Amino acid sequence: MNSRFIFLLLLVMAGLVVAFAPLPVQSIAPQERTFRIEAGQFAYSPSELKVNPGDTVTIQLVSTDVVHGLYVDGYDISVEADPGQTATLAFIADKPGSFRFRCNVTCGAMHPFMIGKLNVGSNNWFFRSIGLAALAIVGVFVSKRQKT
Ligand SMILES: [Cu+2]
Repeated sequence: MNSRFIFLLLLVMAGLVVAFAPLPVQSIAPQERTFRIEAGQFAYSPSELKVNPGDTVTIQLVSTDVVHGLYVDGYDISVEADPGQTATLAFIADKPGSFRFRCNVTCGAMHPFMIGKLNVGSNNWFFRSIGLAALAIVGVFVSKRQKT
């Protein structure tokens, strides 16, 4: 094995680490996020929320007709809003992933289909792709230098 081969092997390994290793720190500072969700038979508006891990999330649930609830899968938390009233649910989005939230108050025929989605993710891929690009540049630079 010559040194150049070993170097390229190390570079590939570094690339794999950058692409797949879990980040030791959160790439984005946690924020406070407030969402106002209108609940009516049989939908939420908006029905999809996107936050970053560590964010403090406040959901203001407003019912526009009958009593509706909002239960977040995975987080096991819920809130109930009376007709015309606003109920507040606050939590820290400390679990990354995609979670469904659903109405937990029987509100009519289509009640089981009253669902929404909470996405707790981050734009890690943005930072990882920068890391990979930097490694590629280093690789090209070094291999060119060794040829001359
Ligand atoms: Cu319901």
